Amino acid sequence: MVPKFAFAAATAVLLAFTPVNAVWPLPTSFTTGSTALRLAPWFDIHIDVHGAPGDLVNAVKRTKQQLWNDKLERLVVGRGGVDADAVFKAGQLNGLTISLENGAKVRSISEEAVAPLESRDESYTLTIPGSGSGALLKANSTLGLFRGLTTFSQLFYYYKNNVYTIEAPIEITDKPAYPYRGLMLDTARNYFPVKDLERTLDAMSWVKINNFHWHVVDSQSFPLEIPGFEDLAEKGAYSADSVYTTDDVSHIVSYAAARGIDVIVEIDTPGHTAIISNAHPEYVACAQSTPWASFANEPPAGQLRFTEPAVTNFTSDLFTAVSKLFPSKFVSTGGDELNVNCYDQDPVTQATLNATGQTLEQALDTFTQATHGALKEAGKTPIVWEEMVLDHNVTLSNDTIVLVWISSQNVVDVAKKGYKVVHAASDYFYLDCGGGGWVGSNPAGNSWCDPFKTWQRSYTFDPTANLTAEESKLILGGQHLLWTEQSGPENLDPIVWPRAASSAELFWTGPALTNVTTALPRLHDVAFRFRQRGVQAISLQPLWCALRPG
Ligand code: CP6
Repeated sequence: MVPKFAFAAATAVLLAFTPVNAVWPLPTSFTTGSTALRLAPWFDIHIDVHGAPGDLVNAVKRTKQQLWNDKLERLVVGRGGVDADAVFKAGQLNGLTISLENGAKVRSISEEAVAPLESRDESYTLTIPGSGSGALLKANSTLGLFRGLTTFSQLFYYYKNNVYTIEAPIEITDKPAYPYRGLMLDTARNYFPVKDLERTLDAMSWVKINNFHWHVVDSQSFPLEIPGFEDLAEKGAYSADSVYTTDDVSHIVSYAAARGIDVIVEIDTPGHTAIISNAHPEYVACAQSTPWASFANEPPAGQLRFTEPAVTNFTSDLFTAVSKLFPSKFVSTGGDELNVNCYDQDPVTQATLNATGQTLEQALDTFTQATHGALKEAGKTPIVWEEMVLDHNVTLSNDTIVLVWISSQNVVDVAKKGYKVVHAASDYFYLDCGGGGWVGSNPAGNSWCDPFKTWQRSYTFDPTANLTAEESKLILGGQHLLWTEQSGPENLDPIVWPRAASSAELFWTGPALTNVTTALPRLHDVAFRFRQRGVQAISLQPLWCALRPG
């Protein structure tokens, strides 16, 4: 038991060392000085890259706008507050030069963002001198330069027309601990206009999240236009306006990629597909069965009849078509919450199983191999929810990525089977756990994954708990997730931010360097900077705490 005074002393020491900037995620190596430095009025970012790609040029433009427009004021002396004298007397920084290390091939950020995970190089070094001469940002890739620009913009504060830091000289060497840092958004329970997705992608890029896991369709609505499968959205979207057209998709994909984000689409199969019955009633089992609660975890019930060759072909062709819309190497085929009872009482499924002599599990295996085969053909690596591995023991290629959601403890079993893992567990990373929200839901309105999980809960998660060193290598990273039974554009920003930033730092900086006490004032500033940039991040503590020195 640690005596109380020792704890208080330790806390005081930690706060004294709290950086006076709020770079988030914290760079892996970061040294600062105590010299004030402000941007010269003629400050510019010089791109020393031969044939600089357009998305890099645009990223530089946005960085300059952020530097001048954030207008984020440091709150108080002692917690890095305004020292007006230092600001006004500060030396001036003339410019930032960005360049690629020794002859690295020039590719666009967008190309690099959608490369296979292991080959995305996000590392960079940033040097800001104590005065005058220029700052330098170097990387092996334009993606690394983009990450460095993001960091650079977070080092500066505003005071009476000055944009300054009081921590020069600054030396940063940075790279992510984990290659996968994501955010999942469900756009099927409620629809989100493209501008909300754009804003979310911007915010993701500010904390270096590099994958947008887009749970675009589900049983309630099908808002995705797919060439050759237009009837799914025509008959399954909430309205003709609530559809992501192929133009919208290519816009979202390129908007994301220009910000270092890969868009990974999920077409959840064979469960969570009731809506497909609007266009193809014969492909869907138990869509009309009652009560729905016997056949699904939420209404409406309805799952693909995966025993049927016509359904297998339809689904394979659907994945082939979807693959063409998204440049990502990854596509999620879902596979969560399959309701076996639905198939047990479905006459069509039962007749086929009787005729072929297959079990339901064997048929699921056949179906999955066919649909994943179509993905392979299209050059994609499949992603599945954990049940495919832990409940159904489906044959999967060993490069398949498994999303663990039911319990973080299940990671051990998935890793023991040798699959790569993305942490997505409800006990740490679900942003929404309100439960209920549909007709007939439990009157108390709660669910087993209540209560609301704070940023501290995900921030202190141990990604390699109970894993051997060998198994730990299978952990690709993790993500926060927003299911939207009870969310929409109205509460998107507040329910996601700044909490989703906590996993962004955990998986970028690595658990060894994270510390809740020193993180709090920095995360507080993340929320403030997000608000300055138009993202309605919620408060983490009374403003009084931010105004309090040390
Ligand atoms: N929708 C889909 C959901 C959930 C899942 N898949 C879910 C399950 C339990 C909780 C929250 C969300 N709403 N398609 C599970 C991956 Cl508590």
